[in-house]
Amino acid sequence: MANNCMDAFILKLQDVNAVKFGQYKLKSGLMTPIYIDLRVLVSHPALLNQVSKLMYQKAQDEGLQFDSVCGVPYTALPMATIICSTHELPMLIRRKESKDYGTKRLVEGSFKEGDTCLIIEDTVTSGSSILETAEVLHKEGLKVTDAIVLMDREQGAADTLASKGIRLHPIISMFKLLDVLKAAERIDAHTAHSVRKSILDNNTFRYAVKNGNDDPASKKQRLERGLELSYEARAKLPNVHPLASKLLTVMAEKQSNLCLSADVTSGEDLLRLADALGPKICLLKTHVDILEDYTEAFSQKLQALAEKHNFLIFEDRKFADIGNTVKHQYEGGLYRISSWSHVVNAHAVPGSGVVKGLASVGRPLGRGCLLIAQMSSQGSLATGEYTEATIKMAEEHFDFVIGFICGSKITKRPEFIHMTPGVRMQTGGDVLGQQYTTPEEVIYNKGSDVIIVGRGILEASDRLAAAEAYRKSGWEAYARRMGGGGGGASDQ
Ligand code: S5P
Repeated sequence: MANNCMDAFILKLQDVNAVKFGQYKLKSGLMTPIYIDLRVLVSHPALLNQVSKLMYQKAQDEGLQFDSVCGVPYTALPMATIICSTHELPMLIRRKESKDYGTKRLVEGSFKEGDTCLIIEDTVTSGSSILETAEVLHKEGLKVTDAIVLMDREQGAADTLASKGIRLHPIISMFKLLDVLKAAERIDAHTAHSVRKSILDNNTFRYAVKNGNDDPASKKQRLERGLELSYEARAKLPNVHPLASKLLTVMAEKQSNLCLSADVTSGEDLLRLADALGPKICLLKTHVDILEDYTEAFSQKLQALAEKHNFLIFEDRKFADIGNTVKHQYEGGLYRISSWSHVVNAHAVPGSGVVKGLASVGRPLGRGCLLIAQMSSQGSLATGEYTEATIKMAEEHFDFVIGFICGSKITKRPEFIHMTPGVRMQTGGDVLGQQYTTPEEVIYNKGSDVIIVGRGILEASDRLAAAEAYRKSGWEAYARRMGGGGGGASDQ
């Protein structure tokens, strides 16, 4: 569904009062500032049809294979009914209680052992309702591998279900809903922010892990999820790239998730900056091609400063050509980037050849690459499917790609490092399309790992004090993310 159609659909949900703001009690007794009430859809048949269409489309898009469909009672029952009736698919009905006469069956409909049943649900918080239905179906000998949900509150259901072998396919996420309502001025920035915070603070999956109540998920699965792992713990993961491990260790040691974007045009200035601000940063990012006086001696001095102050160097070259060309651009030319820069980045637009070309040079040297999955600039085309494809490309080149340039955490793999540019204490932008977010928002709310800051520091009258302010803000947001959390909620 095109973005604007999805946006219109979300607004329609609010029009019919399916999205409510205020103070509501969830099934668990916990309070929430947002309540999604899709029960009202039965009074809006056109909307109900649209929901069912979206759900069926999702199953098609994901290539799901199944023998029957079962809606979680009661809200999802009419949705499943419409899907099955329209597409002539066999449906199953799960009873909430077995009747005390007749067959006493808990699942109505015809099926045979080993059949796969697709679960349909309206809203998920922890995923417990889907699990209850899946358990009943399992007992009858059915397999459940996938569940489609209209609205994922993003409070841990996907992780909980994944740990039980069920993939969750949401149509709308809570954060998307908030973004759309905010863009349409249906809610103000303050409401959007406080709801987002409440959702993140009440992740049922993280809560379960913290309390040791994550049975039967193994420790290995917990590590793979990476939701709760510290930088230090991630540095020690068995599959982590040595360079990512080094960077995560530096971050933990220096209590810094600050990358300085040293966008100055004189080599001497850059070296002075690196020496003065080096103790505050984990990474120093360069645009070597904006230097007016680049020499090989410069790169040697920069490497010495990186050693002295224990930071890594990231040349922000944004490679974007065919493999053979980027190989030369990385290794040779005037700058010989691979000889001094620990990290480089690349656009995914040429396809995986760009990574292969760079890896042929960088891998033997122990270098690493970030893929640009999203950009901070207005109107960026790196969104949606492009971002998804970039993540997939990174996963396929795990031995060279160490993470992403992105606006928020985009993968749960804890081995990948998320770095976010467009960071400044004051939000807003510049006249050329840059858009700024605060360190707190990027690290705490968006779950990214590293803030990339240029002009926020470079234009300050006291650059050292500014660097310390950004370091502190980024680190405190991270510490809060690690230590914060709390109350688990169950499905509505
Ligand atoms: O999407 C992006 C990707 C990058 S790497 N947006 C960005 O702004 N960058 C880089 O981050 C950009 O090239 C610049 O070097 C830095 C941001 O600088 P600032 O002065 O706006 O903080």
